[in-house]
Amino acid sequence: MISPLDQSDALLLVDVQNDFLEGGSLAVPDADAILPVLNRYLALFADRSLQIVASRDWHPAEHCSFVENGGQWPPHCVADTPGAAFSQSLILPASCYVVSKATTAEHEAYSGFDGTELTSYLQQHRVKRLFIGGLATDYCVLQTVLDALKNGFAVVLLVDAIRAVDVQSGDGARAIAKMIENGAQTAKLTDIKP
Ligand code: VGL
Ligand code: ZN
Repeated sequence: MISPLDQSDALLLVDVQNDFLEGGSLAVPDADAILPVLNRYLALFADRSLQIVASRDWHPAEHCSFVENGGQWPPHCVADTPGAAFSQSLILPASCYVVSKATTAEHEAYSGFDGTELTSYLQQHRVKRLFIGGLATDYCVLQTVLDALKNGFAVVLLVDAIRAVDVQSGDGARAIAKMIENGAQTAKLTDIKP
């Protein structure tokens, strides 16, 4: 049971950036399918003037996570390039608070809380519960949700608005199980009370 939305709720979109979408350098399978769903969540939160936060992977060209620098991933989300931009299809309000992460060459950060001001921003705005969707389930969504729980926020994982990389088949499903084990609730659009 998801209690009705109130002023202590915020929506957190994780890395809904072109490089993770269709045609991007690190495209997550079926990722574009979450865009219309995220827009429905955005409208629910914007209509109530609730906080909306969007994290973004914001790497320097020499980032340690890139294959050419000894990392695991093709170059992606290089700061200020089109691949790092939020999807044009996403209807983000002007008031959206943007969190950039993994912005230095030597440090990888999957979590939106890692090396950012996100916790203090949310505390200042009296946020207690985070509704989280975005990309990718088995990396940045997973680590963001686990950190949110560690930092004392309640988490509702938006299971109809996430997609996994699935480097190994089942990674996404295992990530969801781990988030639930650690205390996340799950919800779909139809579970959110108007
Ligand atoms: C991500 C791989 C590399 C993510 C970011 O946003 O899940 N995945 N960098
Ligand atoms: Zn990255």
